[in-house]
Amino acid sequence: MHVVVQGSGSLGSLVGGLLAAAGEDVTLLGRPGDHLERVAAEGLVVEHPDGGETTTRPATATDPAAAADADLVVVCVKSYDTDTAAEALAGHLTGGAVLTLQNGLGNAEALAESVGDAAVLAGTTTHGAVLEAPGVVRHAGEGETTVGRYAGATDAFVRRVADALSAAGLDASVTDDPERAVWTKVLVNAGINAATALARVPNGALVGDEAGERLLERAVTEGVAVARAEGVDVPGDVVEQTRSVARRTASNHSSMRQDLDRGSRTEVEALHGALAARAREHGVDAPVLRTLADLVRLAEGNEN
Ligand code: KPL
Repeated sequence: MHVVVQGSGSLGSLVGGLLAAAGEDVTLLGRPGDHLERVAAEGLVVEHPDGGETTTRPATATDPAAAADADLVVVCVKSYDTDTAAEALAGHLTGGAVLTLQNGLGNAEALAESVGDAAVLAGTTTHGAVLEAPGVVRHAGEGETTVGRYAGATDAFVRRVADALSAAGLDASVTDDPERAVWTKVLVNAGINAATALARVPNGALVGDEAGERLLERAVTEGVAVARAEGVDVPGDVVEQTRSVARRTASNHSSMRQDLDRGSRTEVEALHGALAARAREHGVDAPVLRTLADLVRLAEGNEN
């Protein structure tokens, strides 16, 4: 399968590197800079959780025209760049499908609005990834991946995509309710990302520490109430699922912590911000989500 991974940050590089190592024909599409240059010159190194490493040589591109003959575009750009990424793809796709593995609410919807006839798949992943240096990504915690049809794909194609991701080590399953999967992942991120980013702790600090446990549980529980008010039947054990992700990615720095640490914009608006806004619409009490959102906005110097 010819796979274009759009977004060459930590998650995009991990997905691209693992798919390339599993024999897929991968192009990493990203912004020009040291990382893509190093990948083009010396290959992409993936450091595995067991201490081993793999070097592959995916093609690299900075022009979205590279997506023209893709069977699958895996969108891994930050949620605040989804509209731009979708517009960049529109006009180049000649068929094939687009899969979002991004954090946050609204990504599949934004892609479906722009990509015309291409099929759209909505997915989630709880694998941890860190860009260690230009050309080097660390697989910083095993997780699970879900893939489901959002618009237009056949069951056989969704299954083929999940199989390719599983063969690459991303442990993917097919879901017939991608909305539920995306909301569940948003609640996991609501429980982990802001607290770890603000307290500057690894994900594992939220389990086995009283304050960490309390923050995780309150943020997720408020998010569950918001999901239910939206009519999304998230699993009853999502607090426990969030603890399990924090345990499995214990040494990882959440993506929000990585963003704040390097002074970059975070995905707070697609996570805690989106949940707090929907809580307000539904009259659901969500003081912890609202406070976490405001603290992250303050920390990133962006008081919306
Ligand atoms: O999705 C993640 C993130 O950091 O954004 C988790 C699964 C929490 C891994 O750190």
